[in-house]
Amino acid sequence: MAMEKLVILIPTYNEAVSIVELLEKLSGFRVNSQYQFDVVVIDDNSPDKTADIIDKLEIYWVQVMRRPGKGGLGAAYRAGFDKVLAGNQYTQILTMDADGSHRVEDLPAMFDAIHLGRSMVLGTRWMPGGSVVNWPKSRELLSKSGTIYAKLALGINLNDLTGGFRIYSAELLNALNLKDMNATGYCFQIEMAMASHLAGAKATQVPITFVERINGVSKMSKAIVIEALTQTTRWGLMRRLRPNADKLHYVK
Ligand SMILES: Nc1nc2c(ncn2[C@@H]2O[C@H](COP(=O)(O)OP(=O)(O)OP(=O)(O)O)[C@@H](O)[C@H]2O)c(=O)[nH]1
Ligand SMILES: [Mg+2]
Repeated sequence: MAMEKLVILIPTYNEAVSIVELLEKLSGFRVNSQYQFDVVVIDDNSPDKTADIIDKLEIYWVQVMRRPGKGGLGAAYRAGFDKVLAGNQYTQILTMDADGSHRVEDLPAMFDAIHLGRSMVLGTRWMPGGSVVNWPKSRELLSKSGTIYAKLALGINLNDLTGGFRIYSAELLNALNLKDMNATGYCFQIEMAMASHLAGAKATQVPITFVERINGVSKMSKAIVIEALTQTTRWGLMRRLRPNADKLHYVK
């Protein structure tokens, strides 16, 4: 861990209240911690002025990347990846939600799971030690069945393929054709896990506690669920019909 240079990417759309709380927590964590990191917030011109509010805080290790309008989670992350990879100063890229669902308390275990080379750490709700707090049973069922379906369809033995609390090594991201990915909603997370798997990444699962958001509004929609379902089915069929085509598509 000592030699790693870490950046945390946080996508935001109307997260003014939540992001300030999260940055305060990250700030507290940074003090006297062996773990140091920068933060890049990727904001899609949130009408609630999320970007301006963060800029006003003037935290030297926090930068805001401003995008012109709401383009979905996948596009925001891909733009963030491009930016931090182009700068070439980070060895590890952590992704987390702004809404408090991904806990700062889980960061040390995630950092400790980092490996050299093409590697990925997956914060995982559905494994011993992992959990979800304050979710209605229906939402839990949707997430669990979604991840089981993706696991079976894609043949990838990971327990939380839709989760967004992850660490990718720069080496891994540099090996992927990020430009050829187009998933928008949380199926972006499935696509990234699949591409990383095809790139031969070493994947380590770390149990996390996922807490339902307290402030702000969810961006989850029926369209996002349908995108995940249809894309996963398509990818699963493609992998069976043309096993090498995906690898060529996703891995440089
Ligand atoms: N930049 C950007 N960020 C987004 C976009 N859509 C969602 N996000 C952010 O992505 C993270 C996850 O979105 P959420 O709305 O929490 O979606 P979710 O976690 O699947 O759903 P909930 O469990 O209901 O919160 C949050 O930090 C959002 O602000 C988008 O179009 N652009
Ligand atoms: Mg959320």
